[in-house]
Amino acid sequence: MQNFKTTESTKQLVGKLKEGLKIAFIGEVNTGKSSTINAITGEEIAIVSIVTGSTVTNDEYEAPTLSKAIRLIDTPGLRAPGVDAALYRGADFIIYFVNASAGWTASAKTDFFLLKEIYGSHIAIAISKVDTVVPADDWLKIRDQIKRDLGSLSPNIIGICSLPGKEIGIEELKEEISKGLEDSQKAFLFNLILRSKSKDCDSIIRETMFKVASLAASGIPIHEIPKFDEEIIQMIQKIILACQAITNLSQDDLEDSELRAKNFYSEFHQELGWKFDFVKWGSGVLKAAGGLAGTVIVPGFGTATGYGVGISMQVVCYLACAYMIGLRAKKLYSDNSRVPLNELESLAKKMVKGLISEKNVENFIRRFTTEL
Ligand SMILES: Nc1nc2c(ncn2[C@@H]2O[C@H](COP(=O)(O)OP(=O)(O)OP(=O)(O)O)[C@@H](O)[C@H]2O)c(=O)[nH]1
Ligand SMILES: [Mg+2]
Repeated sequence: MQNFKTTESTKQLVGKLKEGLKIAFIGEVNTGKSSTINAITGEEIAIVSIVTGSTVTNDEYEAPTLSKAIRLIDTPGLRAPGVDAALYRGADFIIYFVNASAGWTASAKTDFFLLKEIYGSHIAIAISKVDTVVPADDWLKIRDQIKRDLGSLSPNIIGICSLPGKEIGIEELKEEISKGLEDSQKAFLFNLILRSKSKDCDSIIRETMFKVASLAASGIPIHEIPKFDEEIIQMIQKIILACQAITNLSQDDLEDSELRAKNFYSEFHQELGWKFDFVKWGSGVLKAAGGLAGTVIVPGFGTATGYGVGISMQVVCYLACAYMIGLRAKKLYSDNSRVPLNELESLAKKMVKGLISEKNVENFIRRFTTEL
């Protein structure tokens, strides 16, 4: 689903895989959500009542008839009187209930779109109480109406009756849930892999940006930078490989990474030449990067680059920003008499040559930034 990709931590994801995925039953009041949980589990566990608003809290049930890895969440009917039934947001997959006797109403549609924003494609629609429409297959008209109305956004739609002994479509619904579960699990695993790879990618990018920033701060004139060509190219190469590792590109899609690194590097050079006039603009970037601390704690962007789009320009741009941050830092130091510029320069030089660790420089910078 859309939102967990960016908001859930790895720990939460692993926890989810262990505790099971949540399938929530959501829809207007009295649409048969609780009855359907009973029909699926084969037990009278959820409270069913003719009185509207019988479910008042989000109740969680095991579903051994489906899988040990599933929890069914019964939610209060939307707009139930006296119940503050906000749209339930904690599920991995939802079954959205539309009452066959009410049809595809404007409010059902509004709720669907709100849910769609939260759950993306992790939704199936159950047209419930199909036994109440006459003739019996008239519920198909509702299904077709929804399909027409939603077009390509339409999820799978299943007609069901959940009355004990008169069940219709419950097996089909179970299959839909299992499929949803499978997809969600795949999405979780993909996320886990992506996240750990992004972490590696982040650290490589961070290291490179750090070195580039150090290069700028070291006071080495731009025309002497080619001295470090090889090193920079290697670092860029690492970035490319890291980016490729998280984009799942096939071997055919990969260009020779060294060639690409060289291209990046020359683009980087051009970018720098052009950006030199924009050092003032760079101070805006500095702010975004966390001020002076940006010299060393350059924000990683692994996840952002993880999708393979426009990596080249992003890398160039970030390296150029890192460079400007370095220049800016140097200027700040030189403007402040209490800070020994030569110390910073030699430190930065050592950093570029890989003689000292990032941590040491970080400490050094921190010492002076607190003084500044
Ligand atoms: N005819 C028919 N009645 C049903 C069906 N499913 C549930 N009902 C009846 O509809 C009423 C409401 O069912 P519930 O399962 O409590 O509905 P709910 O969506 O959980 O309701 P709230 O918790 O109040 O939002 C009960 O009287 C059920 O017996 C069905 O498939 N067909
Ligand atoms: Mg209920």
